[in-house]
Amino acid sequence: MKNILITGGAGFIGSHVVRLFVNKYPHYKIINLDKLTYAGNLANLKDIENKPNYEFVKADIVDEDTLMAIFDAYRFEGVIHLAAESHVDRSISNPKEFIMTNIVGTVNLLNAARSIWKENYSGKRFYHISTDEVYGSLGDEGKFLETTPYDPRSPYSASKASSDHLVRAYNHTFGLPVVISNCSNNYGPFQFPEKLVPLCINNIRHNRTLPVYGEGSNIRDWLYVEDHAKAIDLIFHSGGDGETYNIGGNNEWTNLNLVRKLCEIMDRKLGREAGSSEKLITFVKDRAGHDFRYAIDSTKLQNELGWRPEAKFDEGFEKTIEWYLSNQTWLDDVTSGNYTRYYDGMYKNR
Ligand code: NAD
Ligand code: TDX
Repeated sequence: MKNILITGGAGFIGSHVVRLFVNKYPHYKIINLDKLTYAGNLANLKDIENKPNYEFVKADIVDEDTLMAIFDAYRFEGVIHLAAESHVDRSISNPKEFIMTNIVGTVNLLNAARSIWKENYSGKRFYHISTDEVYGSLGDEGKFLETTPYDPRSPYSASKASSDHLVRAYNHTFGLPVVISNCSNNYGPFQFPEKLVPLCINNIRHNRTLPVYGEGSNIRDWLYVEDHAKAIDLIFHSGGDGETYNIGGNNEWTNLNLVRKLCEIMDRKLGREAGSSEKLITFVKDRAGHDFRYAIDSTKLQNELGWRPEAKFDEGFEKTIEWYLSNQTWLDDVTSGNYTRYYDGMYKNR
């Protein structure tokens, strides 16, 4: 059995990647390494936690010695690195955490991989998962290509850009076999309700206001999370050494229109009068340095590796809302902090 490390597997996207790999590749042993920050939740993986080819290891990628010991013990042949501090607003209030996890943590992983592979790189791969935000902000026209110069503008995107540069530098300088992908905004089940879509679903449920930053005119390109996970599978197995692939949904929405669509679906599903959720929309102070528009050109991934987003937006979005409404205990637990208290107790003496 090949040991494959997935970092950040208890988070939103990571849990979908872990589930896909555990179910699809019984000959891989998937080791999910996660610190279980506020965003990491093992309840996201309940359905696969007892599979024989899955193991969870609680660790912090900033802790270099522990990481080295884990790499020594498991001798991973592949690394898929998703662990990160991922919320832009938190990076504005506390940038340092982002520097530590996203930059120092990534360097620690690169060093650990180098140290066990010892330049015997055959069959090895270090896959770094990144974001479209590293390219900066677009005006009304154009899309991000793999060749678009980096122009990160928030502490989050600057930390991700920095980690991307380091991953490429380890490929160029040390020959480490790496691949990188940069993806647009994901939506789907298990996303922590600080991000726009689950936050609004949760607030509508409780009849709370829906905070739309500025005028709601900023634009994001939305992709169903399972389509991202499938792209990661494809790139991990078939991507070229040292290559970068953009992943996107070709599906742009202004924040206001997206929230309005959400309101319309929620009214229908909750049996409320049409238009009642929309009344909860409240325009609030804009995010500092708020990027205007992201849009991804994923032609390279489509032409070279044959990837296509499978989920139609209407269906994926409706399915996502349905999931949150059918899993209200999950939402209640993560918003009440029950699960962090539970893990604090569970791992106190380890
Ligand atoms: P998330 O915040 O939901 O999950 C992050 C996970 O990383 C959590 O399980 C957390 O416990 C873990 N983690 C954080 N710090 C850690 C540390 N120091 N050591 C070990 N584990 C740690 O994030 P997400 O939205 O699932 O994003 C996953 C990755 O995909 C990130 O690298 C992010 O930059 C990237 N990405 C996200 C999106 C998106 O729309 N969410 C889009 C493009 C790229
Ligand atoms: O309450 C809100 N009101 C609002 O108007 C929140 C939380 C967000 N917004 C706006 C800001 C953005 O323009 O909605 C848009 C989406 O915001 P987020 O869900 O915070 O995502 P974003 O900042 O676009 O970043 C996301 O996509 C790229 C992920 O969080 C990143 O991890 C990923 O790299």
